[in-house]
Amino acid sequence: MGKTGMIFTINGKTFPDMAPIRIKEGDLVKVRLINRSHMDEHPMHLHGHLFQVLSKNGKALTGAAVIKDTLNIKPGEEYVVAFRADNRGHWVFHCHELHHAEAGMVTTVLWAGFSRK
Ligand SMILES: [Cu+2]
Repeated sequence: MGKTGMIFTINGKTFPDMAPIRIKEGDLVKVRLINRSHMDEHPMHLHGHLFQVLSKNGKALTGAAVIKDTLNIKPGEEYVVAFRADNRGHWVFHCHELHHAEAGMVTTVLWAGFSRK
């Protein structure tokens, strides 16, 4: 609970107060996603890139690469995903449960030197 009702956080912060993920062209970006909720699932959705799921609960995935733009994370689960910075722009990475996103569960992926102008 926050001061104004239920909040959903990433790294303990609600949008726009958290640090963005800063990337530059060609970076291989690894992100660790841990759901610390006791009851809520969080389908995390990245805009602008597809990511590969590298591990689940500390165990490397085997077999064909699992490539996604959304990954549903159940309470207590931990995933490591990675994507190649190959699509210039500023992007959002957010929970696709939209009442969670509305309550703060959104972060940004900012491309070095990118401007909309
Ligand atoms: Cu969520």
